[in-house]
Amino acid sequence: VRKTKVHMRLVENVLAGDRLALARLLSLIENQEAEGLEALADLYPRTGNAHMIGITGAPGTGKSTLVNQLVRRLRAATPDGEEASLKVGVVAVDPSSPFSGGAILGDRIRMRDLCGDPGVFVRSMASRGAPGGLASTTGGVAQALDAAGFDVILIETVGAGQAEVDIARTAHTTVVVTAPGMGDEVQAIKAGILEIADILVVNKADLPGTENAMRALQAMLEMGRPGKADLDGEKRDVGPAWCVPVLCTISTEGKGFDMLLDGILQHRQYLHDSGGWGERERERQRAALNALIRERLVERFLDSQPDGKFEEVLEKVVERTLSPWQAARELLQQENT
Ligand SMILES: Nc1nc2c(ncn2[C@@H]2O[C@H](COP(=O)(O)OP(=O)(O)O)[C@@H](O)[C@H]2O)c(=O)[nH]1
Ligand SMILES: [Mg+2]
Repeated sequence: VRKTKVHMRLVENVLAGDRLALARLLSLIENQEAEGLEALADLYPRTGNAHMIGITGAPGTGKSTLVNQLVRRLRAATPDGEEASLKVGVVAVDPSSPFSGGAILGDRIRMRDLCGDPGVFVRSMASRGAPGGLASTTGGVAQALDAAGFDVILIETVGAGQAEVDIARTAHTTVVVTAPGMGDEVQAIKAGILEIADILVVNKADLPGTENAMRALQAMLEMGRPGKADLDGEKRDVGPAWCVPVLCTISTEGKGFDMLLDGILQHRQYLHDSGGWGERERERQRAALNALIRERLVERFLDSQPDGKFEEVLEKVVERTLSPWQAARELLQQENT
């Protein structure tokens, strides 16, 4: 009973705009504490308003710097029909990133620029050892920020590894950041990240090789996406397709951000007009639900196993006397009997 009261108080305080309560709630969610998950359940009906923007790309391409600039721009812009400026949440899920690891002083100072602005909330995720999996805890943190009234939520991830790609995939708008001369174009494709890009940015446009990088990305887009001719040929009954823009920025100087902001707002409009917004919401929920069920099922299954059974079967697989496929079958059969 006491616990219930605690989480209800927390929810009230978060909704009242208490930043300390919000920070506490996010920690509870990150650690998958029952209290946090209950609070999240109470807040859930209040979610669904925020524009989730994934910012992804290889380490060192300038994502954090870009996010910092983007936050300022978003704070300065007052969209049509809105009275106040947008409230912006930032979730940084970047194992190498200074503002998650806190290792490099420069970035901390940069993010400190935004401190003191009550319309901004920055949260760094401990990316290793997240009990419920990185994608689901990040989702929970983003949801809490959404419920707390943040209009735009920027999620910075390194575009490598399935977990990060999963996070990016669930954003409404995904911005893939590269930099010239790092072979990032190739890396982007390797991670399958190009396919999920709604906007491509070549950051560090002050460095040589920017034009080449932009051209290479443009060429890859033209290869990978159905051209106009294909669409006409198939006469598919779809609205106008989104044309992924290739933009360039100099994040350290704040250059190129008018175009980037414009691209983001246009994509948002496109999603609303095409019905893609609802579709992405549904996909996000589907992925989240799938992940939760899978996690619970595996947990329940392992709990149901007699002590040592799993290790015993694993040993046979290691010794090559049983194939993994047979092993899984054996274990699952055991559960049913
Ligand atoms: N020359 C140049 N350097 C940049 C630019 N944007 C970021 N950087 C630098 O690139 C380094 C990595 O930036 P950071 O934002 O931490 O990259 P992240 O790992 O992708 O988050 C830092 O030293 C930044 O100052 C840019 O537009 N031009
Ligand atoms: Mg970073």
